[in-house]
Amino acid sequence: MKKIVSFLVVPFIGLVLFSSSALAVVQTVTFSVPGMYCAVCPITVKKALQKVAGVTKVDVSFEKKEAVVTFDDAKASVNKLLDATFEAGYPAEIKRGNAK
Ligand SMILES: [Cu+2]
Repeated sequence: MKKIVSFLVVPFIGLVLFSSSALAVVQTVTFSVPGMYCAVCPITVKKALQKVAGVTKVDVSFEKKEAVVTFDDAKASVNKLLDATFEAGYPAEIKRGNAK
């Protein structure tokens, strides 16, 4: 059973890694930022994300507790964005993203 799983999963991971690093694309990713508890928090989160090189657009919603970030994936990455919000005091999680 284990062998069958790795047989299916490994090529899939390879495909994902390849498609995300082969060429620079503009990506829009939605992050869940559950730690935002007042109206000022989204401003802090937005500033932190805007400081990341390659980020072109940031929309933070306090109501939805999420941040929608558009970035050039040759310069920025999901991990860099996660680091930025974490360092600002708002650990985030990826909600959904599109890579095209
Ligand atoms: Cu706040």
